[in-house]
Amino acid sequence: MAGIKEWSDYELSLPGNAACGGCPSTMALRTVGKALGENAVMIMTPSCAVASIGLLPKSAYDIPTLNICFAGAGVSASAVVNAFEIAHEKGRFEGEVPTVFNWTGDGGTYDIGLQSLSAAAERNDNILHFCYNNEAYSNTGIQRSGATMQFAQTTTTPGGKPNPKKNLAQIMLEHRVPYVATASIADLQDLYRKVEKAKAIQGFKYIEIHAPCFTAWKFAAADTVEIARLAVKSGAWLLWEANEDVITFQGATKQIAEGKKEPEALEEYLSAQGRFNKLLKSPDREENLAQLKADLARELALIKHRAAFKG
Ligand SMILES: Cc1ncc(C[n+]2csc(CCOP(=O)(O)OP(=O)(O)O)c2C)c(N)n1
Ligand SMILES: [Mg+2]
Repeated sequence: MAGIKEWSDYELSLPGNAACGGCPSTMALRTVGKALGENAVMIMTPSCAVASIGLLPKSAYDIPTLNICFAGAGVSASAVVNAFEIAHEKGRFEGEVPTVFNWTGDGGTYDIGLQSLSAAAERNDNILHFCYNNEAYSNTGIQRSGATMQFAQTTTTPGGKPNPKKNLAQIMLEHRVPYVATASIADLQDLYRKVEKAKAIQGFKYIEIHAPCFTAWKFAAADTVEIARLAVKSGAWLLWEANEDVITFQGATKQIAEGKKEPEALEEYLSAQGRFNKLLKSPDREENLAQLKADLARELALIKHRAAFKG
């Protein structure tokens, strides 16, 4: 695997784009571009990533980019890759078929885009779906999504989200696809390796990247990477990959999963963000924190069981 110094100079996300300075998902996209290279086609659904493109004829992305309707990432990427593969087969297209990938938010993956994503996964279409998970509909003013953590304040859950988040990576696993992984901007080297691996696999690949959004989560932009690290350290975000049913853990998650370390610093993680203010000041604080910890422990136990399962 290429060390960070050997990464290519290629920039998919060009300077002067309209993302917030230090945007974590743009950081992740930059890494993805370096791992995939120039021969790629990107499909996007409405999101901050789309809003960052800027106005034609100036575009922030260096590769062909399709901005499609919110519900359609799965089917659109399938159609594009099928067109390339058929044209290639019939000799109408020479050279290597590009990597066709979706770059969508949690809203476009967990909620509004789930149906067509599920269908593409079940067909095992040859696409790579990225979900950059900033745990909210950030672009439209920070509404809650299926990926928002319980108790987090958003504009549609001003008192804190009442219910736990959906475990979408596990749902994707149940589609029996060749590759599913979680990643984080806390470890771009790990993300790079996972993207390189996914690129070489035929069939449906899903990579979900935790991308703490300082605008939505209410913390200082300079703390973005530190917040992402705390998420992994505390077990609020797990790092794993499933390649043909073999599940492995990475980073602090590996130590936690192997029982070498306890999850730590959950309260530090939460109190560093304004979106948990009400939870931390609530008279039910201890009870709610205990519930949150139990829920995170449940997620860890589920993926550990799955890793041990031989079926
Ligand atoms: C069918 C449909 N519903 C709502 C919208 C409005 N909309 C545009 S972007 C967006 C938020 C997207 O959230 P997410 O996918 O998480 O990406 P993020 O904004 O966080 O980058 C919404 C609700 C839309 N464009 N189409
Ligand atoms: Mg989002």
